[in-house]
Amino acid sequence: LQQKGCVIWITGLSGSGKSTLACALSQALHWRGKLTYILDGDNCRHGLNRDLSFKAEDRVENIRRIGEVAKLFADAGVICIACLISPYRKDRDACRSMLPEGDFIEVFMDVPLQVCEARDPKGLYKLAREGKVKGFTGIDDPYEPPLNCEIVLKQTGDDCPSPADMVETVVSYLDDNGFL
Ligand code: GGZ
Repeated sequence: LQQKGCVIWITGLSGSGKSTLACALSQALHWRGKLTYILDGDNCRHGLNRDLSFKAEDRVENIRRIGEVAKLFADAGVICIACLISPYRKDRDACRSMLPEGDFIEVFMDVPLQVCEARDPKGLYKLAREGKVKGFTGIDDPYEPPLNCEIVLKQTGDDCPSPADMVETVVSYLDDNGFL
């Protein structure tokens, strides 16, 4: 297998487009003959992490487990795409430190809360505003943006990138850094 594994860690608020980017990126990499695997926080909560809630200590454990599994995939030579809110900087950094330098690529979906809330694909922001969902990230639970990550995908203003543009940005990064 002529492939170097890595972890592409996509962080951001609910509704910021993490899963959409993960799927489009995975497809683009398949077209280039690369093996990928997506670890989606929301999906993992139905299996591997079904015992975990959204309280802080459970989010920490959610992030830790997905970080450990992502590392295993990267060790096996797979480009592992992890997409979960992962709101706490310390926990993302802990996942980074599990991997060799350069193999953890943090991608920040930099989307204002108002934009995510306007999208509200599952109606969860509305429920959170009504107090029917407690501890919702961005509403009454914190999100700590990365201070120094590899890729920032800003989705504001007139020159808002399309999913294809964002895929291109990440693919170029992988290309420039010897992963493709
Ligand atoms: C944040 C929540 C919550 C609360 C349910 N806070 O946009 P979605 O719906 O499809 O994805 C979100 C998902 C977040 O799971 P993660 O594993 O990514 O979170 S974390 O990394 O913080 O552990 C959202 C839904 O679950 N959801 N309740 N209270 N998001």
